[in-house]
Amino acid sequence: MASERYNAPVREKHWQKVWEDKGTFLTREDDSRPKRYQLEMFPYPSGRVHMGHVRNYTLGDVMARYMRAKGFNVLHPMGWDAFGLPAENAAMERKVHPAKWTYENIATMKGQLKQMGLSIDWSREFATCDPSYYVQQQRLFIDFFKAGLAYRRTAKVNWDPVENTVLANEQVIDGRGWRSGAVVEQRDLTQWFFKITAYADELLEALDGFAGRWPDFVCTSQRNWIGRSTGQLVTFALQGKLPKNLSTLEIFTTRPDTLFGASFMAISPEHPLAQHLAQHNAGLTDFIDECRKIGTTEEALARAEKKGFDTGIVAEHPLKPGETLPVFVANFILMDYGTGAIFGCPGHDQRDHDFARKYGRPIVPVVLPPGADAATFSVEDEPYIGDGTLFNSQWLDGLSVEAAKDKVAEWLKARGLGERKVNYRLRDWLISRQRYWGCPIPVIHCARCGIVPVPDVDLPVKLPEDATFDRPGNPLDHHPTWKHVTCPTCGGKAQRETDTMDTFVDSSWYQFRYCDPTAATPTNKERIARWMPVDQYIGGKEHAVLHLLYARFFSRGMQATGHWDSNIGEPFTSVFTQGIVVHETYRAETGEWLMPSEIRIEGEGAARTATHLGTGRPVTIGAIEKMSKSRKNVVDPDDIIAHYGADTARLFIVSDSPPDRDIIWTEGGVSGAGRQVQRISRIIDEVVEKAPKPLAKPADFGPEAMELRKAAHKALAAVGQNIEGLRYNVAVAQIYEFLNTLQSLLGKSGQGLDFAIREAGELLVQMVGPMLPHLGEDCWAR
Ligand code: ANZ
Ligand code: ZN
Repeated sequence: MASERYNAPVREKHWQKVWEDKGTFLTREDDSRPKRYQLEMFPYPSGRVHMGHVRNYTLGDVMARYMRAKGFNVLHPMGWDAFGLPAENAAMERKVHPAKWTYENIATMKGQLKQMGLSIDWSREFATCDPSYYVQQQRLFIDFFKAGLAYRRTAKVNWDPVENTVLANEQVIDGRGWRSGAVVEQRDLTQWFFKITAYADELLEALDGFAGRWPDFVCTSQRNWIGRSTGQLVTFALQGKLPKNLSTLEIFTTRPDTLFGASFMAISPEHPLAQHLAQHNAGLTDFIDECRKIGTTEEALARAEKKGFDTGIVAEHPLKPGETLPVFVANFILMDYGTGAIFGCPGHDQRDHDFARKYGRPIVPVVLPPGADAATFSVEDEPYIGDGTLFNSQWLDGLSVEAAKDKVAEWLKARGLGERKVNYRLRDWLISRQRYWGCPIPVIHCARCGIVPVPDVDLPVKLPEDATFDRPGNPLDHHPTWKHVTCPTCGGKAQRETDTMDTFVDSSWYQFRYCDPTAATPTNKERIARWMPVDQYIGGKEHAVLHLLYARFFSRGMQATGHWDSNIGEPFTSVFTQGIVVHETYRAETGEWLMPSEIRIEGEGAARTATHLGTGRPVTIGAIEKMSKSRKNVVDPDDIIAHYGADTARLFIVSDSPPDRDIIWTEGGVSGAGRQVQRISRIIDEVVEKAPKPLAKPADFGPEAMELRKAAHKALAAVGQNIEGLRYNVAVAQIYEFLNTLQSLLGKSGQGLDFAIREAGELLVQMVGPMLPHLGEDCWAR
């Protein structure tokens, strides 16, 4: 019997229906098998599923199916990270309500994900914009607030004077609002924060235990983000006409050993001393205004040219009686790091070196590199950052850097001029957004009672449906009635908070909610005790810091407020970050980008040429880049699935590259995967023909049967290990190798060979099942 071509698109629909009808992937709570919680980062419902999603969810699905096959009770849920700015932009541009836009996108994308054959328990689905989800987030917020983990204070924000709104740092481009183009101002506004700094040390120290379970680069990025540094406070006496509270200047340094090399002082434009001096100094006022335009981010400050303004005030060098240092206001000093003031040592710091060059300050080295000659060593051209021995430093001469730090610390402490100090780069998490499409912060402001949390019976604080989006600013703020309420405590007139929460809050605890998405409290403690932590979390590299750090903070906050009884504390046992999907780019003669589907490729290697299908004109083949709408180098997952079926897309994704590396999407690669799908189907047909029924195990096996059995069992073990290690591409290579052996023996005969063929066929189906689930079912049925 000649085997028929496997009609993937048709068979895949069939099996998806069977799974749906049988509820195959519903996770039961009364299942005594060991648990396994497999999670992929949930998508933002932007409109359509892209290849990045396809890759992410395929990688997770292979693991979920494998673990199920290994006898685990698997939780593999999916939901929607559904709040955020694009929905509001759509509302402004297309006059469609954010909720309508979002839920329509969800419906489309859910359909697309279903076509991929993902083994998801859809009964647990939710969107973060569902009031049933965000009401629980409001409860968490109130508990955090009561525990002091959420608080309000004034903070510098980027203010767009044309749109009358606060902008996120990412929305400020070269000092201008991304939409209005207006020069952004720094304003002090009252904002909500989460007190993530309370856990700075804990979040840092726990990273040491992550080795081998989290990617190294994620741990390193988080360490740098938390940025713990041990340093020294030093108090300098100032000379000049100054009020008493400003007569000294406290600085933070990590290099007190270099104090004898100090050549100037620098303070932030926001420093109280700078602010005081500016009152009577128009030049300084202008300089400070100039600095504000650079923005608030560290990156912006790092990029900007180093500039300073000499205040005329001088500081006394604490270690060199009689010597003074000029005090500058400088644009590269951040107010919210250390004390907002430094001493500059141009011999051993790059920024200080640049600054000293520009403003003619002396550059004196005080640390001598090992083996260098003190008589000739110079730092005129570049500072020396490394370790060495102190010189030019009086009573520190000859000491190592570490010993000098200790000695200076002792000396300063004895005279009451400064303490050792640990400093963090980590700042509290600013969660206020002056936006409509987010979770409302559930508090009320009363002139008499202050900040009053919304009483539990009044939750959720729902978004008003009749908001308007036709003017800039916060739609909640200019809604005619929504914010006007009575105070729950005194009954007087009061106002609702109109800020909503950063959408990173929504994604900080969703992994708990899947355990019981309908619980009347944020978490069902019995359920989360069963399921949490997530065993394997898979997602994009771009979330290495913020999302993964916020989630780690949030689960600690949830423990502190009694929402999670845990002695583990961490929400994710292992994390895996996948590479991106890249594709060639194509350009027409006119310079416009073309989609891969708009062109035809001919030839191979250096002789490859491309033509525009529409015009027949030549097309330039460009660089391989991340798939993006702007470059048009995108392939629609729907097209691939309609043509080849989901299994082919899945196979290409897992076989082509290691999951953590970038994958180059090519038509050739996909059609190659399509041929493998057909080949596996054909081989199984032949196995079934040879051994249609299970056979009794023979007492002896001939050499062919032995060879096949060994190959099958070897492949089985190796494939399992490589799936568990997320080395899917290696697992696929082993399957292919085994396929060759099986194919070569199918036409032969020998003692016990039919039994061995039947066994090999069954094992083959089980091996491919996690990756090619539809084909797996189909072959199993045969
Ligand atoms: C003197 C000095 C000499 C420094 C030297 C470095 C090298 P980390 O490791 O990141 O903590 N600094 C302190 N506060 C600052 C602020 N608000 N804005 C900008 N820079 C600030 O870095 C600490 C170092 O960064 C401090 O040590 C200080 O410069 C600078 F050879 O003090 B150092
Ligand atoms: Zn009141």
